[in-house]
Amino acid sequence: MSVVPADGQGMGSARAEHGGLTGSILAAALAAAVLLPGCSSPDRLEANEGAVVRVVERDFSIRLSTHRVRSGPMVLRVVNKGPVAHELIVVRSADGPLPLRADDVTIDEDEIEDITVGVLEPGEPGTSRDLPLDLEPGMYSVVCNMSGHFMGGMYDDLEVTA
Ligand SMILES: [Cu+2]
Repeated sequence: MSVVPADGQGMGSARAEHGGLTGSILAAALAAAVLLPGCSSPDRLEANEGAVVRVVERDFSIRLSTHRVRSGPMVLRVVNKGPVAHELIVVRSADGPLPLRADDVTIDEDEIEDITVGVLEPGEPGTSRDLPLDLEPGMYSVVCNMSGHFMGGMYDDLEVTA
């Protein structure tokens, strides 16, 4: 059997093929580079940038408009329907119940500092405030920790999916 590149033409032809193949790979890579931002990232960003979770606070409850949202940037739009001020704390859920202070009615915020992902200081009744977040997949708790409010029922859950 003869070795393939026995003549000059064979070599030339092999080079040509090689060049053609490289060209194809480049074209494919370029196409992918063009397609990826148009197909993948912006869709994901759009989906999340448009993701507004409405949160209604009352004495004493917190209700989210949805309990499931995709990971990434999002906004919690927090409306306080009063009649007193309420804060909002977003905590990545721990395994057990949130740790309480010695008073047994407020969450120990020092203990949950590592898993706190967002905070809105107390807002007056009738106000609407936005809390921008960028959440990873997981389970989150949304609470108001003003004296007695959490125990009074001011909490809700949010699941963030991949
Ligand atoms: Cu409250």
